[in-house]
Amino acid sequence: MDATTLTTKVRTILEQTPTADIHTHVFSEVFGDLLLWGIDEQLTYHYLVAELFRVRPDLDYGEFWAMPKAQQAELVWDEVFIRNSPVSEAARGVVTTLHKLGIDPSDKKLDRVRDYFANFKTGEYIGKVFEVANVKWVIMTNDPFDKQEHPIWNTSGPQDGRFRAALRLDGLLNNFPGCAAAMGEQGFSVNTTVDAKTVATVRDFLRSWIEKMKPVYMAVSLPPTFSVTDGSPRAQLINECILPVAREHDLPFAMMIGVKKLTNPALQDAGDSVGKADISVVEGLCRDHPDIRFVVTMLSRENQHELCVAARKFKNLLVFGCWWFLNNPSIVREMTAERLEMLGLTMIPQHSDARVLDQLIYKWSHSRDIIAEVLAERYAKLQEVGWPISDDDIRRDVERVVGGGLLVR
Ligand code: RAT
Ligand code: ZN
Repeated sequence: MDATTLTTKVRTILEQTPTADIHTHVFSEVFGDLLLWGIDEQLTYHYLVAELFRVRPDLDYGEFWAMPKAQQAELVWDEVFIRNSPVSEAARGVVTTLHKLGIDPSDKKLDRVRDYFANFKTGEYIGKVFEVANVKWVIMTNDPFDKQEHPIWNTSGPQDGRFRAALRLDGLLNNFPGCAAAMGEQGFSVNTTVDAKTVATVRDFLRSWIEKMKPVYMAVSLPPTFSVTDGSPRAQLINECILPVAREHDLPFAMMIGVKKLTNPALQDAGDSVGKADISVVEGLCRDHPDIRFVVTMLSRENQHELCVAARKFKNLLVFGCWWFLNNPSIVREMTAERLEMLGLTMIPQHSDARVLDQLIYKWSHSRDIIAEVLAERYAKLQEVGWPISDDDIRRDVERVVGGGLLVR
């Protein structure tokens, strides 16, 4: 099989294999307004808001945020898509999504695009997106401090097997003791220091949320400077509460490392940045806790090679995704090749991070293209030296990396 035929075959198999998306910000229908979908939500995605201010540096941040969402969306459409061609990855993503939904955007009229979405009911649209994206299930990001989520977890739960939970702990680990009052309101009174009472109570708080959410993992996003030995409340809480409870429940601990929050506060959600982290923190955790599974993605391109090396050293480390500023084709290609070369098929090449349901469509379409190319290159090299690759081999390998089995046992 020549290289082009091989790439087409791998791409087809990837397209036919239902994907498990292990980190998103989308929600099932019962979560109401927390589930974002439709063209205006796509256009006001914070990746695109940042790009609006690139092409309109004269625009005042406050003025933008004061606009109703529909007007913000119109502005992004006009500036990023009409007055400039939408060549950036996030902008191209909107175009891919419209295309895959069967919308012809050639007259470039936003209102015509809006008409398409106006015809859907939420439940029906969820089905459409899962089908077009060929995603079998997603993992949400569930915040135990978000009062909008509470009624769901206190009653029915997500009520849709396509949506699984992740217990997100930024509110606890990045904001202690700031979260103490909110914990008290939930019946878990802690002190403002991480003393014996706080430790016992935080453990109970975690257990109670694990019981309610039945999460696939506990997760946190972390600054590049984070440490587990600096005596900070975060370090104490990780060592004394998160890790023991992870062990107790055999729950992986997902760490998303390298975000510098609000580098530009005026940009709000779009204002976070990136920094290189110290891989020895990950190595230390994996070494000291061999019975806990760590699921890690890092935001800095400079951390990627050493993260692969760390995963070669520690079988309890699962590397995943090309996160946020890394989710650009040029970097996804480089990272996926590096990971296949260093870790074989024992990593999860991508997650979508979709904030708007519709984004599942483009994020997976763009990622599949690249994963197919890179995987096909590896197969081609094997074939050159006499190692046959059958369709069944490809199906098995693809299922291993995108099927979710590496995370969910
Ligand atoms: O990629 C994003 O949308 C970021 O804003 C973050 O949500 C990040 O993915 C995170 O989960 O913290
Ligand atoms: Zn995210």
